Amino acid sequence: MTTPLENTDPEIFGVIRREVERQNTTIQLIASENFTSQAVMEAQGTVLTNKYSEGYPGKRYYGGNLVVDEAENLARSRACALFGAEHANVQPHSGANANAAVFFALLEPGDKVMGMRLDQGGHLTHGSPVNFSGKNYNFASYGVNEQTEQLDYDQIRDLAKQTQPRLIIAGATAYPRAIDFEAFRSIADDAGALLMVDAAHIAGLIAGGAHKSPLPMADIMTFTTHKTLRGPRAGCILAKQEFAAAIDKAVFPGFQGGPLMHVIAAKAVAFHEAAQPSFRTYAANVVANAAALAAALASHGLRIVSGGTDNHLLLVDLRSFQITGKVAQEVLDRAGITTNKNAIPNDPEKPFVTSGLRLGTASMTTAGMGPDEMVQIAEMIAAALRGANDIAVLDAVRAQANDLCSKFTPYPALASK
Ligand code: DSN
Repeated sequence: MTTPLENTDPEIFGVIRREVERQNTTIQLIASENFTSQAVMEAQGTVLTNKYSEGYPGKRYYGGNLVVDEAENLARSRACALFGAEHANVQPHSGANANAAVFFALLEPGDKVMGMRLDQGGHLTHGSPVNFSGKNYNFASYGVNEQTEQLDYDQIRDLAKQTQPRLIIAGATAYPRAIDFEAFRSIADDAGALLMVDAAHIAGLIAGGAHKSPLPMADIMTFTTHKTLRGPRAGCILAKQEFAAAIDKAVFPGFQGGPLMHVIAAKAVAFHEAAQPSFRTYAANVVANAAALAAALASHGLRIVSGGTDNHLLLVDLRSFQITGKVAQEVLDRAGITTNKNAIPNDPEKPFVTSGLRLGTASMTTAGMGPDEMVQIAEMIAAALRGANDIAVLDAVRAQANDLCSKFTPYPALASK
């Protein structure tokens, strides 16, 4: 029997079917991705997409919102309960939007802010000169210590003393170590700054108890709901009550128009799932798998930046294999292993080439893999990188990847018959 989509638009139907196939049959190691549940996708693919709901529950600019108000209230209260927060705004469409709204709420253009350098593990919205953040605010950037490749809290404290920022951002997209939020709080207090934690990558680990929570140290915590948290693709802001009104006003009407009620309902489902005991096991397994993958790759002669990992991701320095991040990503794609090239600290290569790969274990842990499979994946990665110019080697690794994924398939119910 054909579906409405297949009848209406066979081209897009075909794209979706091939993407299901790709996710089901190849190994996904992008540290910012996950396999969300069918329950989350079911909530997202509903008539809630039809509703305009500018405003907040109980105070909307259109009629007919009594039903969807319940979804937003559930999402807000579940987010607060999950993270122990005083206030949640669940309307940001993305992590970048969440960060922009926080800046809009707390800062004036030109204000001084501190954030982590993008090329050392930070994020575009943490002050990159090509981003609205770097263009509108006066950022001072910190990085990692050259020797340890880890955050050096004394250096960050010194920079904060010199800069006297209005806001300090803690958080990263390519930092494999636990972040000391207490140290950041004390640095912010010394400098008279507010502290915002961008927990996009580690939100699921925090919810599952596998990474220390930034609350109550942070004044504000932003995160995305689709990475380790495993929800729909979106953002969220948690705030101390004193900032609640300013944050809400900055999100709407300051920065966004109508909220995406279908996505907000899906966020509520994801928060509910992350509150279950099984999610604690999941978060612990993600971290154990990252440690196993790092150790196994190191045993093949690949250097792991900072010497290891405490979270869901690792950065691999490829220089001992004499291959760039760009070529490694292409070779691994060909071999059925999806990764992304990533700058390593003080990378001699350009950002579009890089000397590193960033690998994360959130997706394959969702698919049910454990440390034994991480050892196999490390062997496959090492073999593919060594045989980068040998199609037979890459085909053999791809066959191994397909075989492994046939035992750990994220969406068996969606596989085409
Ligand atoms: N693109 C995300 C990541 O990969 O970490 C950050 O926005």
